[in-house]
Amino acid sequence: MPSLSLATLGSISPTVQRPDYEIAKVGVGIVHLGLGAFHRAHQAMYTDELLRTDARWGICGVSLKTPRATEPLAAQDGLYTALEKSTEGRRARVVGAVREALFLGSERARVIARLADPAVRIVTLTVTEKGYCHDPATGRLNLAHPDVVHDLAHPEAAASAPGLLVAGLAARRDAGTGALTVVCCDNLPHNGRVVEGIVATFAQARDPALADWIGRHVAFPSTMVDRIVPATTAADVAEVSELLGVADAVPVVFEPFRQWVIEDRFAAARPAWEDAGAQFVGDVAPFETMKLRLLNGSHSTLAYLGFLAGHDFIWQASSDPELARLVERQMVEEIVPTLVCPPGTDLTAYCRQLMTRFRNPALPHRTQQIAMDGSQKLPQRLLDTIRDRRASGGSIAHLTLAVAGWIRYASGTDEQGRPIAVSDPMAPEFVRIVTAAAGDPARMAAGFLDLAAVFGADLSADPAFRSAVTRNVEALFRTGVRRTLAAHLAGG
Ligand code: CS2
Repeated sequence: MPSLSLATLGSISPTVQRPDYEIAKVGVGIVHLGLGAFHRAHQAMYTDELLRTDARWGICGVSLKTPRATEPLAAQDGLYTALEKSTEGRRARVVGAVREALFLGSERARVIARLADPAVRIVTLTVTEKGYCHDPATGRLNLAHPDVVHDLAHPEAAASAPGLLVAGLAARRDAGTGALTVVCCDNLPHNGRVVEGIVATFAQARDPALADWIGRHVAFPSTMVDRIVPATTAADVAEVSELLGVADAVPVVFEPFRQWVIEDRFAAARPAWEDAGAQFVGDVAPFETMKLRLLNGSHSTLAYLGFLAGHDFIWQASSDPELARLVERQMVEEIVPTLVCPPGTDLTAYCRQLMTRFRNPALPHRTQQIAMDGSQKLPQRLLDTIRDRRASGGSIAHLTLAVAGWIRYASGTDEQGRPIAVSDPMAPEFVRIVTAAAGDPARMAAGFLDLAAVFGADLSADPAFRSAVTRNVEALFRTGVRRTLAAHLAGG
C-alpha cells in the first residue's frame, strides 16, 4: 500500500475529508514543542481550520526526546489522519497544518532558526507535566534537575523544554526578530504564569540581560485544553490505513468533544483560533481549575483504583457501578464546592457529560496511560482540591481514597502480587519507600506522604489529611480495592 504524502493525497478515499487550502502556500508561523498525539488532535486541528483564510500559521512541530513521531511525519510531508470516534460513528480527516516535523536531536540548527524566524510569532507546548523540570508542589523550576543542570552548563546543546525555549529566545533576541507568545497547552494550573516563571528563572541563571529581554518581549497566556486522545495503537494504524486506502503510520484517534480556552494576552500577531471555536477570555483560571479537578482528577481516580480493580480501560472503570459512584460523589460532594463556576458553564451538566465521555467505548484509553507520572499530576488534580477543602472545613473522604489509590498503585505490586510497571520520574524514590516500609502499609503511606515535592510542606504536615490517607492505604492493602470501595460507599 502506498504511504500518505502530498503525492498520494489525491488518491485517498473520497469519504475522508482533505485540507481545503493550498498546502504549498502555507507558511510556518507557529513552532510547537512536543509533537505527540494530543497536539495533533487539538491545537493543530483548530489551526488547520483557519488555513484557508490565513495561510500564515502552518506549524513546525518539534520532538525533543525521540524521532518516533517526526520521522514518519516528515516522510508523510507532515500529513496525518485525524479520526474522531464515538458511539455515533467515526469521521476521518487529513490534517495539513504540520508543515515541518523536526527532531531536536538531529536538527537543532533548524529548530533554533525557526524559533528566531520573524514569521514565527507563536510557540505552543505540549511536553507533559514532567517536561517543565519543575517542582510539582510549588511550580518553580527545579535548578537541581539533571536536565536543567546539563542545559545551564551546555546551552548550545539544551535538551529540556525550558532550556530549548530559552536558547531559542536568545537566538531571537540576537536576530532582532521581536516579540513572541509562548502558549503552554499542558495540564498545569495557571500554566502561563508557571511557564513564565520557569523560563524567567532559567534565563536569569543563564544571562540576566536575556531574562530582562524576555520579560519585555514575550507573553505567556494561560490556557485550558481539553480533548481525550489515547495513545495511538497498531490497530488504529491498520484501521485508518484501510479507511484511507493509503498507509498512515501516525494517525491520531480521539473523541468528538474539544475545548480550548485561552487568556487573551498575546505579544504579537496570532491565529484567529476563535473562528474554529476557541474561546478567548480575560481569566482562564475558573475554566482550568474546573477541568483539572473534575476531568483530570476523576481520570486519575479511575486510573489508580480502576487498574487495581482489574480494569485495563477507562470506559470499563467508569462503567463499574462502584467506581462510577465514587467519582460521581467525589465530583459533586468534594470538588464542585471548591470551584468558581466559569461563565456560560453548567457544572452539573459538565459532570454528567464527563461520565459519558469517560464511557466512550470506541476509545480504549488505558488506565495505565493515565496512571503515569502521578507525582507530577496529583498536586493539581487532587491535592489543590484537598487544600481548599481543608481550608473551608469540608470533607475529604473521597479525595483521600483517590490519593491512597495512587500510593497503593505506586507501591509497584498489584493485588495478585504481580509487578506494576510504574512509570514516573520519582519511581526510584517509590522503590526506596516501599523497601523501607518492609510490608507495613502505614509506614509505606508515611513514606509517600513525606514527599514534600508532591504534597507540599503543608499537606505533608497535616495530621487529618495524613491519617485519612493512611487509613485508606491500610484498607486497600488489607482488604483489597473491592471491599474498600464497598465499605467506603456504605459509609464505613
Ligand atoms: C489524562 C489527560 O493522560 C492523562 O493523564 O488525564 O491526558 C486527559 O485525557 C486530557 O487532559 C483530556 O483533555
